[in-house]
This record gives sequence, C-alpha cells and structure tokens, in this order.
Amino acid sequence: MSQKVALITGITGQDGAYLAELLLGKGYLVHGLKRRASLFNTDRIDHLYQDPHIENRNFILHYGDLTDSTNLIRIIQEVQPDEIYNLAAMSHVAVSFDTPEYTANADGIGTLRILEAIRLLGLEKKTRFYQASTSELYGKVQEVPQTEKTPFYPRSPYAAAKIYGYWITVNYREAYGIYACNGILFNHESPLRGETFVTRKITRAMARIFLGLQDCLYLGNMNALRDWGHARDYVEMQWLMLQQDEPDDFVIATGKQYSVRDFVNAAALELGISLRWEGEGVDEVGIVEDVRCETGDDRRETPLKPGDVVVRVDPRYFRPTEVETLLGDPSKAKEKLGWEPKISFEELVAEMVREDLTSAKRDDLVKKHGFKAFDYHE
Ligand code: NDP
Ligand code: GDR
Repeated sequence: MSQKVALITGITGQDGAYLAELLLGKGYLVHGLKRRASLFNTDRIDHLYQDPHIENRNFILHYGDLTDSTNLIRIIQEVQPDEIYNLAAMSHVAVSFDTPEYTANADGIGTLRILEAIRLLGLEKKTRFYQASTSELYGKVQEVPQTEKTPFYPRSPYAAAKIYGYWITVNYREAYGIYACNGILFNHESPLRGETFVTRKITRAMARIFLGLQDCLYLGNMNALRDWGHARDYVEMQWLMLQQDEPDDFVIATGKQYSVRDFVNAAALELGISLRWEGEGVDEVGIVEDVRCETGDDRRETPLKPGDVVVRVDPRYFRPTEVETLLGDPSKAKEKLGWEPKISFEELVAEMVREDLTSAKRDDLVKKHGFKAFDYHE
C-alpha cells in the first residue's frame, strides 16, 4: 500500500503537535501549514523537525495562512493529500470578542477556502476532510448532556465563526460528496496547551507560586463548568473519524464535568497544597490552608505558608457572554468508532502540574544564577 499523505493546518498548535506525532507513528507523510511569525513558533513540533536538506523526509512544513486562498490552493495542489485536518483557528474565545472580523475570516471562511480548494482541484473523491468543530457551538446550552443532535446557540464571535465552519463542512459533504467530518470536541488540555487557556494558566501559575516565582493567580469566572479531556486521546479520534466507510459528525467528550475552582483545587493538591475559599463573585479568594511538604520530597522548598492568598478574581477575565456549562455525551463515538478516553481528569491535572513544575524549576534556577527568566503571565 502506498504511503498516506496528510496535510495538517494548525500544526504548530496543541492538537497539531499531537496529531502530527500520531500520524508519523502510523507511517504517514505529514505536511503542515505554519504561519510566518517574527519569532520561531514551532516549539511544540521541534522534536519532529527534519532537516530540509535530507531526502525522503516524512515531515514537511509550508508557510501559509487560512486567510490566503491562493496559498492554500497551491499547497493542496502540490501535496495532493489523502487527508486534510483543519485544526488552524484563532482559538481563544475571549480574544475573539476583541478580533471578531479576523476570527470570522480565519475560522469561518478559512474552512470554506480549504473545501473550495478540494473542489477546484478535483480532489472530491480523493481527499478526506476533518473540521475542528467545538462544544462552544452549544454555547447557551439547550440540553444536558450535549449530543450530536443538541441544538446550537453560539455565545461568542469564535463560536459564531465555527458554526459557519461546521455547516459548510456538512454542506460540502452533501453537495459534492466530499468525505468531510466534524469532530465536535469538548475542551481538551495537555502540557502543550496554550498558556492563556484556563487549565494551563492554572497549572503554570500554581507551580510558579509554589516556588515563589509568582504571588497570585488572577482568574475570571470560577464557576464555569467544563468537560475536560486530554488532547492525546482526542487526536486519535480525529484520525479515526477519517478512517470510516462513511463520513459523519461526532461528539468527543469524557462525560464528566468540573468547575474552574475544582481544577484549581486539583492542581494545588497535586503540589501538596490544600486551599480554602472565601468570599463570593469578584471578592472570592483562594487561601492556603495547609502545605504538605515531606522531607525528601524535592518540592519541599516552597515559600508558601497557611493564610497566604494565592487566587483572586479579576473581572478583566469575564466575557461579555459566557458559556456557563458544557457536558458532552460521547456515546455515538463509543458505539460507532469504539472510542473511549483513556486519560482521567486526575491524570491530566497531574501531568500538567508536573511539566509546569519542571519548567518553573528551570526558571527558578536561571533566576538564581542572575539571568533573566521568562516570566510573562496574563
Ligand atoms: P491552538 O490555539 O493551540 O492552535 C491553533 C493553531 O492554528 C496554531 O498552529 C496557530 O498558529 C494556527 N493558526 C491560527 N490562525 C491561523 C491562520 N489564520 N492561518 C493558519 N494557521 C493559523 O489550538 P488547539 O490545538 O487547542 O485546537 C485545534 C483546533 O481545534 C482549533 O481549531 C480549535 O478552535 C479547535 N478546538 C479546540 C479545542 C480544545 O479544547 N483545544 C476544543 C474544540 C475545538 P500559531 O502557532 O502560529 O499561533
Ligand atoms: P474555552 O476555554 O473558552 O472553554 O475554549 P478557556 O480555557 O479559555 O476557558 C474555560 C472557562 O474558564 C473560564 N475562566 C477563564 N478562562 C481563561 N482563558 N482565563 C481565565 O483567567 C479564566 N478564568 C475563568 C472561562 O470564562 C471559561 O468559562 C476552549 C478553546 O480551546 C476553544 O478553542 C475550544 O473550542 C473550546 O475550549 C471547546
């Protein structure tokens, strides 16, 4: 059988990195679309990099952008992919309120541009298409838990753009017979998660607070409820969706729900800190109740003590319209694709905290040696 060829947009993002690794492991030739940036933006995939001067590479990056049709058409023509995974997006819900037009262009029309390229190039029967749809489509939820049949009610420019991406994918499947699928993925996280999404913001900040590199973590809505899974589990599902006899749309979720506050508690406990919560709304604070640091534990040098306030609410992080609660029902994926998430909430939090503690220790060491450590936080 000839080697399968995949094109991943958004390859420099969290899912792009995990998916590229998965497909390379399966023997694919992987092409990726990366944006030109003023700084290197390939941190998450540097371990997969292959010197462009060697022959027979199976990992090839192309400069491109979802807002540039001619660029997309040229790359798809050159690559002749068997599978396209459209993961690229302006993916931050809060930021989409600041950049609504760009978000619509990249996340909505960007999806159309790829589907049109498939059609214009006559690849309808060859190229399978995966669209990164999202639980944000449910927004103001109409039913609990959410399934493939639950009505959508988007609550942000991001979700409104993604709803266009969802429906244009369905339409090109029905109109032109393209094998095109929507993965309606609920939140999925990992140590590769962008630092401004709430989970990574929490694990990174708690590790830094633990080592005395940061004083306090400022958050927005502590009561938001999410169904959090692990990105490594979820990219497997993206691939599986393109390997079926018929294209279809699937909800990918764990079926379990936690609040932002639960996530903070879990991350703190992983570090040996128990928190107590006082106040309400913008006055809510998370206070250290106990710090368990046993002798011999390499984490024992924490400067924290009971009574320290380590979490505060900052209304700056509230959104004009919030998605208060999301909970997915992944029964269809389980039944039709035999898929179930393998990594639990506790394992996810533990892995993220562990990785962020390692980075924080590195920053601490750099600082102790008189060099400037990277200390940007939102
Ligand atoms: P990330 O934000 O980590 O990655 C987004 C990727 O898209 C990055 O590679 C980014 O490039 C790239 N990108 C952004 N804008 C453009 C553009 N105009 N042209 C080309 N590339 C662009 O997102 P995730 O990996 O977490 O998510 C992957 C996809 O899945 C996204 O579409 C997201 O909306 C969707 N999704 C994510 C969920 C989650 O919980 N993670 C849940 C449901 C859906 P750069 O690195 O240069 O910024
Ligand atoms: P979300 O993820 O909006 O669900 O979108 P995010 O982690 O940004 O927010 C989750 C919830 O936490 C609340 N929250 C905060 N969020 C951020 N980012 N920063 C804070 O300080 C903070 N405090 C509280 C939010 O209000 C929200 O309720 C993610 C993205 O990956 C999308 O691309 C994807 O489509 C959806 O998940 C499914």
